[in-house]
Amino acid sequence: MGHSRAGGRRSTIMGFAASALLLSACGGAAPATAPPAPAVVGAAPTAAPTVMAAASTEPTPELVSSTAIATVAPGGAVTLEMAGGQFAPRAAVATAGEVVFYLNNTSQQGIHSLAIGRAQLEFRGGRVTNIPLAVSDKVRYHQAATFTVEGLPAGNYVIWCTVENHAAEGMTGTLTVKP
Ligand SMILES: [Cu+2]
Repeated sequence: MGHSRAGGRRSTIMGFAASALLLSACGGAAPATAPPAPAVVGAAPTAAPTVMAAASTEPTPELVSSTAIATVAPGGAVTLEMAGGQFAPRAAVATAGEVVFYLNNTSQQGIHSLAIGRAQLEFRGGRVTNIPLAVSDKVRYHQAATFTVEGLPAGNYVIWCTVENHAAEGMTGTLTVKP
């Protein structure tokens, strides 16, 4: 059961989600006579309870990323305010490589996320159908998180919020990644 460590330290939150999924899958599928699963020790999830893991049914994003709760934007971070059903700025700029976003959800009650994709956004039933290259965990109102994306190539991207129909209602934008 090495899966809980596979993502390494940087993807603790997503690793926790994967572990929970696998553990629940093991529990549901194991016959009654199966030996008990080894206890999970030393790998207690450290995910802050206030950052909610992304839905496990989402396709696996192409780029490695991690989300961690934060209260201050790290130096060099690309800050995105999430409020009023919009990103601010709506046209973000970053430099290729490891990009750290500071997702500051200053809304009164909304929960938001940041997804990054290459193609123009397409919708079906009010939901974006694009598969993101990377997607953050959801960030609650009055909270902030860093969202670190590894190896983001230079280029032009679209960004959107994956929560409910936020993108269809305008929570979208662009991301220009310079070489
Ligand atoms: Cu949103």
